[in-house]
Amino acid sequence: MPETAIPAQAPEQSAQTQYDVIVVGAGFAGMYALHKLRGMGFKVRVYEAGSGVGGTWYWNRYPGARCDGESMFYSYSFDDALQQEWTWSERYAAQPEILAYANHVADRFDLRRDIAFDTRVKSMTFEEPDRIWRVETDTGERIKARYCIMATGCLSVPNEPSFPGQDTFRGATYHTGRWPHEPVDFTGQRVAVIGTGSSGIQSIPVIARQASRLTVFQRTANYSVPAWNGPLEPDTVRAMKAIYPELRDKQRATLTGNMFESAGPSAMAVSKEERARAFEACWQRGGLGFMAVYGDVQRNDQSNQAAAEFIRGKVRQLVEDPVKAEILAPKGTFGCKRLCVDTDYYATYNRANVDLVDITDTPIDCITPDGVSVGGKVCEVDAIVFATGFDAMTGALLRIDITNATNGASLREIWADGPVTYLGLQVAGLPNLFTITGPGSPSVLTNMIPTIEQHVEWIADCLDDMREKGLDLIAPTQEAQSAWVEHVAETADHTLRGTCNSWYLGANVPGKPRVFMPYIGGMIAYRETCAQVAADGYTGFERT
Ligand code: NA7
Repeated sequence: MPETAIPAQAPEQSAQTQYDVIVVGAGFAGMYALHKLRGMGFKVRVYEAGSGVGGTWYWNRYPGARCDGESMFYSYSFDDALQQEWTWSERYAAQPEILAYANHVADRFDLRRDIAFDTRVKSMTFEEPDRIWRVETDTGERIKARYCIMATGCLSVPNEPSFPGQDTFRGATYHTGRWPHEPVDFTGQRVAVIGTGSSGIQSIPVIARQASRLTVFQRTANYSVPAWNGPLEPDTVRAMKAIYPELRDKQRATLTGNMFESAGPSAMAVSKEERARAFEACWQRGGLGFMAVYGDVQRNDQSNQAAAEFIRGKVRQLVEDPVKAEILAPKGTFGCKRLCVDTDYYATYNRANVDLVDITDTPIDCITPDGVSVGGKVCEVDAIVFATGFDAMTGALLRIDITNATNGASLREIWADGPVTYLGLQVAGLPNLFTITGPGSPSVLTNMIPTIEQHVEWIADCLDDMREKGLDLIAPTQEAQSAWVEHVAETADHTLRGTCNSWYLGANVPGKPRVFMPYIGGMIAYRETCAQVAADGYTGFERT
């Protein structure tokens, strides 16, 4: 089948349009899915709610927004010419640079002609007799497709808290995940930041430098390690590019798609002094690698506590006011919530214009016209920044009305008690629907771009194989799905990850079922399983 250019169509003209594949979302997953499948001769159309490509990096424009994966490895590897021609300027790229990269990819591979921007998919209905998904958008477009690929992102729906009185606030409000496109200048303003996850921890030091007064409302102290971000030296980049394909192979063979250095299998197998040296060396290297400082920090309580205590010690050294330091010193299991990577976060609390309010035991009671009220005391501010996170992993999928008209199954019902999938790729009862980095896949526990590439390539191979064999319906069996769901849960139970209220568990969104959503078995095991399933003739899937 030749590659087909699809002109932009008015809704009424497109009523009968049928595609081989509809992709929802034009972030890194959707862009690669389009490029890959179009190149294989499939007729593909992408729908994107934003006005541009980039997904997460299109929406998260808050001050200080930066990737905490290293740029040289948080980028596509599928095309060597692309990785050779693009040059990252810093160890950790800032949001504008990542967005520029996404736009460069879109231009380079001429992706935009097959993307409908400013268009949100509202509903998707599968009609089994015709083996067709009927898709409806908020612009009134109605389209048909054999397959749908959900590239809707894991952190794309903001968790918008609804504090009593929120609407009465007279000043400006912002959510980090929906930051305005125009620059926001806090100079001379009194600003409140609510939330101290990655978004809060990245934005607080930047806002503190602008605002006349910054008040941070912290419900849980998070573990944060320094990024030690800085420019990438041209010689380093040249040397890495000279062996980029080799480095990418190494990256794919890691547990998480990150090139972390580990000091050994167990923190408890070495002396206290040796452990302290290893922790310090890891702190000095900076970044998420602290999660892998010893192989057992996520599984062994004592090892975990040793890592936790080391970081608490650092917080006490870095924060001059002992009262603030105690509030900021994280208390729970290290790495249970996502580890944060910062630039000057703890030192920011040494500034005279920065206050910290501990809302662990006394939560925010309301927002008044003048500010944020805690325990009846109002902190008057001109602007409030909600850094309150996302309805992660399932949020974007459940906001679309996804149903199978033939068997009456709907995603909302199937996932009522938490997400169930086979390999994080498909859901039983909803044929021909694929999720990229869906729940039940390593996704958010890994470097997202190599993970996305693996998913897209697996799906592309599967569709190609079906086309060759004259098949056009694929869904997992209930048995295969149940066994996978059980495996995902069991694997999580062997770690300390279920011991806190993290967004991995859905615990940050009131009423969300508490299920550990990503697969924690690691990227290598997961890749091997997916490859084996395909090699064995797509075991666990029914294809007709
Ligand atoms: P996170 O990590 O979910 O952090 C959200 C923060 O907001 C966290 O400190 C929450 O406290 C706090 N929060 C949420 N709701 C409230 C209410 N109602 N009151 C007070 N505080 C609240 O989101 P981020 O955007 O920072 O990061 C998401 C991911 O993006 C990150 O993990 C990286 O993968 C990149 P809590 O901890 O729940 O007590």
